[in-house]
Amino acid sequence: MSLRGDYNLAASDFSVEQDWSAYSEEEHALFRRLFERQSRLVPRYACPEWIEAIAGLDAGGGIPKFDRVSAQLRAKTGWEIVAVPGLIPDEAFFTHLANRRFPVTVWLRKPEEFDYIIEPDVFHDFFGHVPLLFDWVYADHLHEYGKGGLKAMRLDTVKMLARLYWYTIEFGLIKTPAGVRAYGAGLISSGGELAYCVEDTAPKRLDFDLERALRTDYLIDRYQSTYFVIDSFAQLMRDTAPDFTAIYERVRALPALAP
Ligand code: HBI
Ligand code: FE
Repeated sequence: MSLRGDYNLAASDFSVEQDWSAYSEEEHALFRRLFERQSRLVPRYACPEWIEAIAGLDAGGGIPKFDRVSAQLRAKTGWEIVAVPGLIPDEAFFTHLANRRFPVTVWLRKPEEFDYIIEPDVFHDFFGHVPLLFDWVYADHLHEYGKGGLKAMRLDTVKMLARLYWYTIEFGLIKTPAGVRAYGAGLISSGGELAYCVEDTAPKRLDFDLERALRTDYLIDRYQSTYFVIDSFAQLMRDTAPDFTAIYERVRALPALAP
């Protein structure tokens, strides 16, 4: 896959400097426009935990300084942001998560990518992923996911584990007293899918089921046709706490499920 970030300056753990002074005024303005567009949607469609966290991050003014947010994060849940050039190899990615470091891409999409982008950029990673790292239970789950990823590499079951990430961290829904809300970063940062995943009658919304999620393939270039709904981050933590070895053996013997 031809990645668009600059990997030449990356360290052995694929981290880079954010070089915040290198962002142009146009890039800060584009980030603000993306932030403003989503700000009209999140009150109705994002989960309460995300809404609560974004209030503490004054990210509406432009591309945030990762170091400043890392200081807030460390104080709250012991996480920090690690700046990366874009998608990084699984082992580096899992190792960062297993050390409570979340990889955030340093480059911002182009104006013509306002509505859709293939690779995660700083808006997707920061607006979509970072706020929930302030939630203790979610943050602990992601830490376990990172450790589980390193184990999955040893068991050669990363393809199955990536489906769990897809249907939770990227495109997960959560029940609230007011109805279903989005917590997945791919939803929270999406101009169109955020309303669709909560309101549209087309997609299936299944109660979260670990084995089914591990079996269900996903499409990366269109809205999801199936979403998994958790009751709470505590349920996600509880349901994914057991050792996956036996589950992987069961699931890998079964055919994958189409989305
Ligand atoms: N790298 N920067 C970055 N962000 C991701 O979300 C990411 C990655 N590398 C691998 C990866 N995700 C997935 O393949 C794993 O979750 C399985
Ligand atoms: Fe993401």
